[in-house]
Amino acid sequence: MLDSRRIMQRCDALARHSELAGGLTRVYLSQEQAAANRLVLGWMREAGMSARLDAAGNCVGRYEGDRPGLPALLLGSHLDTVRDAGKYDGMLGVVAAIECVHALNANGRRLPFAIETVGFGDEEGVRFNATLLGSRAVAGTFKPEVLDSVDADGVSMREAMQNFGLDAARLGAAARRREDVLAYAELHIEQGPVLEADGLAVGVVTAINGATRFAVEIDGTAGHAGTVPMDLRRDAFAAAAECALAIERRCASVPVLVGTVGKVEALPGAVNVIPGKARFSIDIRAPEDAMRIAAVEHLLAEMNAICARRKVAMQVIKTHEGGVAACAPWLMDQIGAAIAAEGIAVRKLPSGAGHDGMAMIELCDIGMLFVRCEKGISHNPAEAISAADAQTGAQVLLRFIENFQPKTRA
Ligand code: HGY
Ligand code: MN
Ligand code: MN
Repeated sequence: MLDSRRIMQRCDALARHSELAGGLTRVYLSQEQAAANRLVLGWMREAGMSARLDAAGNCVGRYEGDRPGLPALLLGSHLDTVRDAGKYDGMLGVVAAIECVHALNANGRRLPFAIETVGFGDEEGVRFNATLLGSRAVAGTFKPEVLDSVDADGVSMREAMQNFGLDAARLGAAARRREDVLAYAELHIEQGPVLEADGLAVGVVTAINGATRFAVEIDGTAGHAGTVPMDLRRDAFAAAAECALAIERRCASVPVLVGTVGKVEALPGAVNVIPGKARFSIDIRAPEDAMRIAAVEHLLAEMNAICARRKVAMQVIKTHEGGVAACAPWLMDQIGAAIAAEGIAVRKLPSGAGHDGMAMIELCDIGMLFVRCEKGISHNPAEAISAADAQTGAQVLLRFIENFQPKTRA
């Protein structure tokens, strides 16, 4: 009853709602997201669910259990994307969850718990320099100060919510009560090479790596590119570049530690002007919090030394910090059992990528099912999966749902 063709077609349909001509970029509270939400809410209703937009702009579908009002197993992922993204990161998890409910409904199956499918509005944190905004609202951990964050056009999140038809003052209404939620389980592409290397279509996630993100601004002195001798310059971008290389060097020294400078600006941005200002992002991740924290401390000290030697000023703002989010063993066991029942070896692996589970873990236990993606490529338009793997992933998810045993509450 699961239709992988429909899963693939729906990921294609969502990919058409993009602000980027010829590619896929869909950010939080955008018109592209409104269009994607309309599609997803329609698919949720077609699958037999009641469907609504919550106070944070997340799509929420509900499929009642064998009697109304039961606590729910939450399934889902995010509908926003990075810039120039692939079309499966996030969207596959939302579409696959809806497909599973569609199959249950087609068979008239009602379970001893409700199911809710969620399409989170912002996981990537591209627009407002703050991440997991949709799932934080659902988990009740949204930080109100984020409402004053502004995007590249100077639009605050508060204004963007208003333009989207949402009232920032009501955002708290998106928060769910613990007693209404049994667990959160997410199907997501692996975004790495492990499953493909092992010849496996699916795997069980053990934990989501912790991450720390910074926004850095360096102020030097703008000057004439032709007249200022090299030893008299206070070149902000050259200082930023030396910091970036220090980050790369420190993270390359520990196999499982990763560091990225992904967003860079040199200002004023003219070929014949020495950059007086430089802005860049930092993203540091590790499977152990102590390892990440030590690397952050080391790098902040080294960056300060670089800037002091170059006589430039540096401002560092922490924009995100999340510790390792461990998947609950009881959910890992049930996801593993569903994989084994499909005749597939059970491979457990950590997630280097961040996911909504990092926020949802504040509300309930979390579990994740990974689906192989080609060459492990992601955050790239070349991101790809096979229809066969989409089918296998959905089959495992459906089996997990049908055999789901809620954890007995202490
Ligand atoms: O950054 C991440 O790992 C996720 O894609 N937001
Ligand atoms: Mn992503
Ligand atoms: Mn994702």
